[in-house]
Amino acid sequence: MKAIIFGATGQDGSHLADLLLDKGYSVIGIARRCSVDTTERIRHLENNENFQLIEGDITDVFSVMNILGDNVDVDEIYNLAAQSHVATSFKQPGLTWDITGKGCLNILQSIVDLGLHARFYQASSSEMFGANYDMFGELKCQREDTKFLPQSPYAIAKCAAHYMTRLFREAYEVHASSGILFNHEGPRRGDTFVTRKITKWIGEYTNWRKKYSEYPVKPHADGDVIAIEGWDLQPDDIKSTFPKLRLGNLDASRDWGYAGDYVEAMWSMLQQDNPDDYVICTGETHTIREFLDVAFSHINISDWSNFVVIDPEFYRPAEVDYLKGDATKANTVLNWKPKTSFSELVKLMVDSDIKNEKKLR
Ligand code: NDP
Ligand code: GDR
Repeated sequence: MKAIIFGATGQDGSHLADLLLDKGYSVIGIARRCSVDTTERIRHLENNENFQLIEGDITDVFSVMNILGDNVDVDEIYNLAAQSHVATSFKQPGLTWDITGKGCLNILQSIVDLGLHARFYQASSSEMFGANYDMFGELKCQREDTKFLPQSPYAIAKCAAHYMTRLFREAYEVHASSGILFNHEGPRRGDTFVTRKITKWIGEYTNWRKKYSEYPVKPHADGDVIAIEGWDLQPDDIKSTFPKLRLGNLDASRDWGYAGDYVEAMWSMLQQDNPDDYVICTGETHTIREFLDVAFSHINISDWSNFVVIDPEFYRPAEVDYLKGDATKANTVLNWKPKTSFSELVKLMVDSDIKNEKKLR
């Protein structure tokens, strides 16, 4: 079996490449040209003879056409490429549209024009639900048929790609499925997303504390830094302060799972006889405050309030307050269930950042 992954250098692309290679696939990863190396997450695949990295950009339809035209025997195509940062999409809405929205069309139209029989996966998002949810008695959640009410340029671009995927499925009979994935994280997560931002900070703080463990610190409510007490009495070369963790809205709720579990669902969707849309989530929701509780208590800090500064710079023009999915359809049709609990996920990420692991999990 042969697969092409657009977005292979990203968090999910790297996990998916691992999964498919384990299953014996030959995998082609697509990476756009950058002035710096962006292949850290797939570096461990460098010498894998079943993995090939090809340069390409999904905003360039010629590039997509050429890649697919050179690989007409491909069995599965995964579109994970995106400008995936919601806050950035407010600052660069046009770019987000071109990559996250139109990029998907470039792939789908190429599949049809080239007459490919490959199955297609689109990385849809719980952000499409935005401000909306359904009530089933006491249960407040989002399902496949919950109405989309997107709250950002990113989410609107994802809705367009989602509808385009459905259209190509119905109009041209492409085996095209969308996974409506809720937030999923792990040590490979980009460090500007809130979970990794927190765990990376904890890793760096812990290592700073270890270095100067003989000196006491007492974080105060005021100020932007955590300071070693009596630092002025210590040798000059000591790094006597550490910047506090700066975050935005801590009250939003997210349904957070582990990325390694979620790529299994992507693969499973393309093994079904019929293409479809599936919500993939844990069914649990937690606020950013709760994430902080678990992450800080893992390094024995029970009250993190003096370690964190609320910085309006990280507020968004519009927020998604509540995400909690219901993956009943994926549970029953795909036989898919998440394996990693919320607290296991948080600890996995904190431990990895403390070790500053180069070997990615
Ligand atoms: P990342 O941001 O980690 O990865 C995105 C990938 O897209 C990177 O490989 C990036 O390349 C690539 N990319 C960006 N622009 C282009 C372009 N013009 N041409 C080709 N490739 C490009 O995202 P994740 O791995 O976290 O997510 C994977 C997909 O799933 C995304 O589409 C995301 O929107 C979606 N999603 C993610 C969720 C999550 O919680 N992680 C939840 C729901 C949906 P580069 O390395 O050069 O930046
Ligand atoms: P999200 O993830 O927007 O849900 O999109 P992110 O981690 O960026 O934000 C989650 C929540 O945390 C709040 N927040 C902060 N966010 C960031 N990035 N940085 C901060 O300092 C900060 N402080 C508070 C946010 O306001 C938000 O409420 C992710 C992406 O992976 C999308 O591509 C994907 O589609 C969705 O998950 C599902």
